[in-house]
Amino acid sequence: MTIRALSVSLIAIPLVVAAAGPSRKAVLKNAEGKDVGTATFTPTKGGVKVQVQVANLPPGKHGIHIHAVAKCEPPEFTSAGAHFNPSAKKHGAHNPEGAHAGDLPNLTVGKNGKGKATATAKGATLSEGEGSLFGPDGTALVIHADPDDEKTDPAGNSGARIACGVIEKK
Ligand SMILES: [Cu+2]
Ligand SMILES: [Zn+2]
Repeated sequence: MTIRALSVSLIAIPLVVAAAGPSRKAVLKNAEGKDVGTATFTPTKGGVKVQVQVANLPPGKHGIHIHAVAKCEPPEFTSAGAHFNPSAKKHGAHNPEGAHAGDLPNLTVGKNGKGKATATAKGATLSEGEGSLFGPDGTALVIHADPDDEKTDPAGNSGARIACGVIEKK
């Protein structure tokens, strides 16, 4: 590669990153304060892409949502508030009046306690304005004990909150 070509590519890389927007993350902790995984949030068309990776959680399906307050106080994590819902909808992808912007498909955890999922929080944004995950109260990602039925308001009967992580602005 010539020196000229190298300098052009060095300039081009930061521009591409800026166009996609920087990612944000949340460190997920359980009721005992132990680290059980991470979530990464990246701007995408029509919303925010959420990538979750967990370990040491009970096997099975778990409801997972973005909640409306950036506060994870163990052991119950009720401090994280209700589901993130900037457009005043009801809960669940299968609810005719849904869904909350913070509603995500269930996370499946294997027998080894590990799980991985990628989904889009439609109508959410990492920028300012309606749907911003960084409004005055911020937001948190919460994992529940039970599966989300994706229709019962307000939380899909997904039971206790077993892990929580504040979505970090920086
Ligand atoms: Cu939830
Ligand atoms: Zn919901």
